[in-house]
Amino acid sequence: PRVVVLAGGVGGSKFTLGVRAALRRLGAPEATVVVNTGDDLWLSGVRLQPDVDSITYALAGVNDTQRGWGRAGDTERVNEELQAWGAGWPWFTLGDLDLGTHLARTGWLREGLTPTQVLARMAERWPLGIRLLPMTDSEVDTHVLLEDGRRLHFQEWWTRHRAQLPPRAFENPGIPDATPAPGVAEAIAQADAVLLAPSNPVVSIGPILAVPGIRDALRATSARVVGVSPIISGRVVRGMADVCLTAIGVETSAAAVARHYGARSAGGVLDAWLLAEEDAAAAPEVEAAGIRAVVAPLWMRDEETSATIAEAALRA
Ligand code: GDP
Ligand code: FO1
Ligand code: CA
Repeated sequence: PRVVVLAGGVGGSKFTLGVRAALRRLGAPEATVVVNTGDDLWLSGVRLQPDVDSITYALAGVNDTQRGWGRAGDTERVNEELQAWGAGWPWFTLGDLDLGTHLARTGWLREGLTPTQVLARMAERWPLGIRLLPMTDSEVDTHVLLEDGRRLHFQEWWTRHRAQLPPRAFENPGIPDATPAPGVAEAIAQADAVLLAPSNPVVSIGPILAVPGIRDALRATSARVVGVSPIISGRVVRGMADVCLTAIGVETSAAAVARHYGARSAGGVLDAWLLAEEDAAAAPEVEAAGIRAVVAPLWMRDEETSATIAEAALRA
């Protein structure tokens, strides 16, 4: 089957590893991952793409699984020097190996390559087994509008303030003029299945759906669109997605997130929704919204358990 996955960083990369393993079992590894670029930023003159890098590193097997970002076994010599200069952000660490990625990317962007072309070039280094596309080639970095009126880059709000400053809204300046990256709409149109990874619904999947044309492509495709809940038992498994959901008026529950995405039959993007076994009681609520509810174990402990979830999503 031709599979398209919409994904953010940590939840997105764990799920993507599972999709790759599941498709290998079927002997048909043809998948495209459309990655959130709302987390991207310029820092110390280089372009960072945190979610893109998380997925690339994870598929290549060189990611730091403990921290959830960056390269395994990285060192911080350059970072110490940047801090000594007072450059960059004192709360934001750029690892030495990771900086190699940012320098390569920034160099190629300066030479005129698009983000899509840069990502294709980076993917040549490792046999990733899956095609990665940024959601758009436009710079639409997420900003957080705070209750007190201040506006911060998403990364400052997330890493420096650990999402503890009450957000009023999330914005992606310029996104109304953005277009899907080349290949994104085509991949969705030609897919047999489209999967929404168990990623942050607000700041990972949200920006992808906000790129004009992507939501329409999801609504028009003949593929089934299946989402996997990032919420288990009313809690985010990891991270601070609950703060983001509260800010946009969505309860932190598997059913509420499904309703937020909405049924394709009612103007939304979902045909089916994978709920954790712990949330089986919420199935009728999901079905009442016109979305088929499928109960499955949703803990991604390793590649094996992620593959089982991906298989359940593909069956749905
Ligand atoms: P980020 O970009 O690094 O924040 O990662 P994503 O947006 O891709 O995913 C973050 C979300 O993944 C979190 O809000 C969690 O709810 C979800 N998540 C992480 N691990 C698991 C897991 O094992 N199972 C499920 N169902 N969701 C998970
Ligand atoms: N997260 C942190 O909590 N602290 C950091 O110093 C940090 C550095 C960093 C550098 C490159 C990169 O690609 C990601 C990095 N992250 C860091 C993770 C990242 O800021 C966020 O967790 C994600 O953007 C949210 O998905
Ligand atoms: Ca992210």
